[in-house]
Amino acid sequence: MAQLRQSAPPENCVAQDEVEQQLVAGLLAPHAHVSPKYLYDVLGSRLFAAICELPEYYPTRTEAAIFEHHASQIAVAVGADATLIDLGAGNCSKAARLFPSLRPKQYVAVDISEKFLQEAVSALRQQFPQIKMTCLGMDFSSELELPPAIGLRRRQFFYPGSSIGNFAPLESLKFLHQIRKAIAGSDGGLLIGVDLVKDKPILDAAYDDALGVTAAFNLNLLNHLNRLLDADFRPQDWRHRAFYNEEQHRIEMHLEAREDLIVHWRQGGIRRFAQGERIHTESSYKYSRQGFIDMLQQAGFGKVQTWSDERNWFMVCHAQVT
Ligand code: AVI
Repeated sequence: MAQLRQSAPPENCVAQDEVEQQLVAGLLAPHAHVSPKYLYDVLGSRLFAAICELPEYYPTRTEAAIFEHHASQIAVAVGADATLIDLGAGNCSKAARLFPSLRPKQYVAVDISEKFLQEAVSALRQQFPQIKMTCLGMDFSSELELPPAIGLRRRQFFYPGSSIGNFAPLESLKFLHQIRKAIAGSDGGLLIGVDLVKDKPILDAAYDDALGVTAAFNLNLLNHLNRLLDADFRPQDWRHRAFYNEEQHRIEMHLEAREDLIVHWRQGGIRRFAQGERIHTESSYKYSRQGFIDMLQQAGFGKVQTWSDERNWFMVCHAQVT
């Protein structure tokens, strides 16, 4: 799965045909689904930024507080003079807040849109002239091959925001394995934010807020599909559904048809939806502390250190590769 922090529309960099094929296959599946990466067109990215400000959406501010309260211990774990590789860097603000304590030698911002990154990084270069900065436009979720120019020394990957939760557990393991391989031999590590299992009402509210911002974020996917497929989805015909599935340890986000309807797209594509039928648009997995440590170790990481908030709602992990 591609970018799970703010990014530009994926149609910029993935072959149009491939995008169409994936989307159509998902829409025609018996349980229709669309990859969550399509939530992030320009408006979707702005709506996600608004979600991060909502009182119900605790992950962003809880993670920021953990980074602030444990800054010196985290800095010791990461070590100075590292190459900080920010996966899904977006506007680079999360990494930039850590620069004063982590003091990296090099910063590599990775995201789908290189143009978007260039703008963010050029502002940072003036603020932190001592850090060498590079932008890499790539879909890191499918491949994590870094160019040799990045160097192999002290690679510290940074993957905050609990974006790992948007991968299914097996995909997460594969992704962590790729990161471990990309670090190998460089005496580096991974600094990652992980959302923890908690009571269902708290999770339900975080993904179905009173203002309806998450609903707008989910429904906006239909506008994006209309542009990508030349389709005729009408957002007003659909309802946002988001709830914590306690058996699967995940939030499920769906769009539910308000009535029987037919959707068309280019070249005669058509799908009937019965009233109440859903399109699965996102899963957000929640982990236990030990469950996530076990997964890091399965992926080949060695020493793991964790920091959490008072309520144990969120965790920041540093996992080492030696
Ligand atoms: C980007 N990602 C970690 C968010 C999450 O919490 O799974 C996306 C999100 N979806 C709805 N609200 C936020």
